[in-house]
Amino acid sequence: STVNSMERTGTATAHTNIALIKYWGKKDEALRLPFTDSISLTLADFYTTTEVTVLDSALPKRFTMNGSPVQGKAADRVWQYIARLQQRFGVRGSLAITTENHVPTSAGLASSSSAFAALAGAFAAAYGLQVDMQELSRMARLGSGSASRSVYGGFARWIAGSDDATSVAVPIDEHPSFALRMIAVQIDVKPKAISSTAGMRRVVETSPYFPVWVEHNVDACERMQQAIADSDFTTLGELAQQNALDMHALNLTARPGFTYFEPQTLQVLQAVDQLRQEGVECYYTMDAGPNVKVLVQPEHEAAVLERLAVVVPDATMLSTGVGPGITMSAN
Ligand code: 2P0
Repeated sequence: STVNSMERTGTATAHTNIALIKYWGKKDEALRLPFTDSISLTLADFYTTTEVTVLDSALPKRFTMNGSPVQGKAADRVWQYIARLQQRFGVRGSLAITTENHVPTSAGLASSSSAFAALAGAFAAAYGLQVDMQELSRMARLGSGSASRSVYGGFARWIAGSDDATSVAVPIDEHPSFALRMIAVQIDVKPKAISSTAGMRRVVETSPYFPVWVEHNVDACERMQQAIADSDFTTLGELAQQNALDMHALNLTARPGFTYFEPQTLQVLQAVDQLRQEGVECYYTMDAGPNVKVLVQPEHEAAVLERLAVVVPDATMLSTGVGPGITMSAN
């Protein structure tokens, strides 16, 4: 294809994150303002690289993911997001978006956190926007809530805030001094029954327990931040595991109640608890799906993998360490 000298390309790489204290409920859906703060760990091996090229407005827009053109709902969400960013920054042009998702579907991890952080970064780089990290986090948040945290490496905290300007993530510790591993256990390949957006909307609108979740998460975030500051793996793990249970319990109390658990989910949760009782310290967390993520320190990783291979022999397991923040470039 011919290259127009006016074209500008921005590239960004962002990593997925796993929430230790979860975001589960929006008080403003359009702006993606959450009810509570959340705290996450950015992951090393699962990431998205996105390239945005600004074309002449007369040219057709293009969006490809892992080499294939994207259409339908996923593309609509991206183009609506782009229109919003263009409006905000007063910029125009047709865009060519090329995304490479290095988030194996077998990891059972959602890629929206890395995808929208990378897209926000590539957009800013393509237009040469002068944005600081908090502005970038705010831009990413508009695409997907969890993406607000993926601009930072290590541990990050998304401050709920009260409006668009104040709802941004901040770094807690981008280079943690203690080694932490996360094992992603994929136990099911069925398409997600209830999206994160729909699931959290239902609990906000119908669960009588939702106010308790909100109140409790305020305390959970403070305690998690302290555990991170103390490099206290035991407290970090206990808080993360309990917070995941709280979130999944909340789903059962929606009207109608629902769950992301599958039978094998419980087998993994029980195996993790059993391992801990045997002295192999590890903790689980779960997001909007049946897969389990196990937090462990390096010395116990092999023992966890070995046990889970027996408990859920069909599961795919991938482990990773702590990942870096977003990187951006333009040419
Ligand atoms: C989180 N999750 O804190 C929570 C915990 C899943 C469970 O953020 O609706 O894709 O696009 O803002 O960020 C996944 O939901 O939701 C998520 P939207 P998102 O990581």
